[in-house]
Amino acid sequence: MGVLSIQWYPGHMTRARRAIAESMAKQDVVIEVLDARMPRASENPVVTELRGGKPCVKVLSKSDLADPAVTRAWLLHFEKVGAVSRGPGGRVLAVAVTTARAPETRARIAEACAALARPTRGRKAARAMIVGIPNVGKSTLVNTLARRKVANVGDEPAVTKGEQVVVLEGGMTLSDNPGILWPKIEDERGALLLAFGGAIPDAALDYESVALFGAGVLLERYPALLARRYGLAALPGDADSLLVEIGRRRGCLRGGGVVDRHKAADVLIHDFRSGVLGPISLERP
Ligand SMILES: Nc1nc2c(ncn2[C@@H]2O[C@H](COP(=O)(O)OP(=O)(O)OP(=O)(O)O)[C@@H](O)[C@H]2O)c(=O)[nH]1
Ligand SMILES: [Mg+2]
Repeated sequence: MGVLSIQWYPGHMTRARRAIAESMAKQDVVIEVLDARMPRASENPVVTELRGGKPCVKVLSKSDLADPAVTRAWLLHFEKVGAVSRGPGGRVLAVAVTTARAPETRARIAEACAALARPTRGRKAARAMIVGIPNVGKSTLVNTLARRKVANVGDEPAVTKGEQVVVLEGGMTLSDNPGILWPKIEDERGALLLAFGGAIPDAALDYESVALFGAGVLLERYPALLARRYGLAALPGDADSLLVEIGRRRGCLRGGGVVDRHKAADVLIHDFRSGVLGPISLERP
């Protein structure tokens, strides 16, 4: 077992996986929501397996939090994947969206769905299913597409516990689903990315390890953003020193002036998730 063992596979997720598998046959298109800051780590192998050869719109959500140049590179990457894949797993279109630009989000998704999904079985409009990892913005997207609040949203994993279906203005049927993970996340880096991004509840893993991992990646890729946010003239050489320095700057101290590492971890994790550090992408194609 690595530093990160995830003890979180709640019952509703097992049920959700079964429900998604069952209603997959009725769908004309699958809308898979990915985290624009980590499109690879947030791509769920269970979704890939369940969707088989169904056309798929890969939605890079929270693109307001991601590095725009890297997001453009990801869109090109998915364009190539979509162009080369035929047969099972084929027909993929990727779009980047953010809740900050709702009309644009609606237009992009409508366009992608129209290009991919032909309504079947004599229906006038297509059926789509929204799937993805927890807390990635699926329900927010449903509300944006529906132009009203139909689904509960919240900044924590597992807000949605069951399927919810809504019919959009143009007649398209859309189902929101609980976020699902996969029982064995073998790639430790991927698991740490998911945790850092907020797809796994903070209580289900070693919080400090997650922050140290994030600190390491940020030191390597976005040192200037760290320096600016925490007022660091010289950047610490490693993740551990960075965490201690953040704790010191933010007054995360215990008796005797010792840095409270858990609190410092909290500061860094929340600063990353909320986007106050600046636009950041943790994975490149
Ligand atoms: N910055 C930013 N935040 C977003 C965006 N979309 C969603 N969020 C936030 O992400 C958090 C999770 O949103 P939800 O829509 O509840 O996510 P979900 O995928 O339905 O989550 P589960 O139902 O728990 O699987 C909320 O705090 C949203 O406000 C976006 O485009 N940009
Ligand atoms: Mg939800």
